[in-house]
Amino acid sequence: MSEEIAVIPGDGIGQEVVPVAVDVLDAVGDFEFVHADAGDAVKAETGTALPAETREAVEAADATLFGAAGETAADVILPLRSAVESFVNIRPARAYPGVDALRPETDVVFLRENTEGVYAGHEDDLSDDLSTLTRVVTSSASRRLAEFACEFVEAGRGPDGTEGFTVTHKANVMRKTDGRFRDAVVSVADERGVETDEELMDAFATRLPLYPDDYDVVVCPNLAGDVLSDLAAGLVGGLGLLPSANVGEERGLFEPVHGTAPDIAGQGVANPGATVLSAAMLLEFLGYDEDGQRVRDAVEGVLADGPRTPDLGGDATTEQVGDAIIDRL
Ligand code: GGG
Repeated sequence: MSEEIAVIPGDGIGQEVVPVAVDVLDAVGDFEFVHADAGDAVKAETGTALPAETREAVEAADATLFGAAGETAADVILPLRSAVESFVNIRPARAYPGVDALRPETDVVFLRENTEGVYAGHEDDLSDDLSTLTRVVTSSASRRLAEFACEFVEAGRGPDGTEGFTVTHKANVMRKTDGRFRDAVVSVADERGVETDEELMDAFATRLPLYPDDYDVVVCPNLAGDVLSDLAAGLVGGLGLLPSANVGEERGLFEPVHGTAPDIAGQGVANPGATVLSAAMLLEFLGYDEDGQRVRDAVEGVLADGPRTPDLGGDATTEQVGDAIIDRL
């Protein structure tokens, strides 16, 4: 292994959890780490939240590990996702054995459209009273996501027994945009012979907590994927357990779903699980499936009977949990 990994801790607890994941990657492989800055602190210092050299480091790297962005999220996360040309954000939400989850049956992977929807960046103040946002949906981006979802399911990457996917939308109200999204996704799945069912996203938000067993892989428009995966985090023990992978054709950006958590930042008690699991996804993206699985197993072992941070009812520090994960590798 000699791939280059760009490392951007960002703000808040990103500064605490990313070093743990770097230590984990260092323990299983021989990577070259390129450290770079982005976020609120670097903006205060330099006037820009995403310095050109950070973007260049991401474009040059084989993969990027990112922590969290606060007030400058729109100036950091969106350009970083586009710097790796990612078109899907994979967000697995799983209730791990030993964790006191609200819904222990939950095992669902969200595939979030990652380039458009209300995140396309077309927002305007038209007067003192009026702001607008243009929601962008193309058949091509929706079809690309659907192709990925089909390949994901066909390759057995979903939870055990996954045979198809659920597509969520609000096409009964946003007929043009979500109608286009739904039609494109369903037609790709039909062409490829992959089973789908569809659900309005509000109904899905009610049904997921009630019947988590009914869902395996869920394909969502951009904002819906963000919100619904956070909802799922509440079912499995919190945001400290949700990793994510922003995947492009050649590069990827791996980040915990959580943000900067200003309420606990600086105390050294943030749960590093989501970031370490994101590092496992990074390893798998680079083709190191066995190492990714080792990291996953180590995290699961610690969650089952190791030290826990306060979000999971324990009193361990970020560093103690990180050490316990590394001891199990
Ligand atoms: N680790 C990613 C992060 O900083 N999340 C906070 C956030 O604002 N997320 C919005 C998004 O994922 O689109």
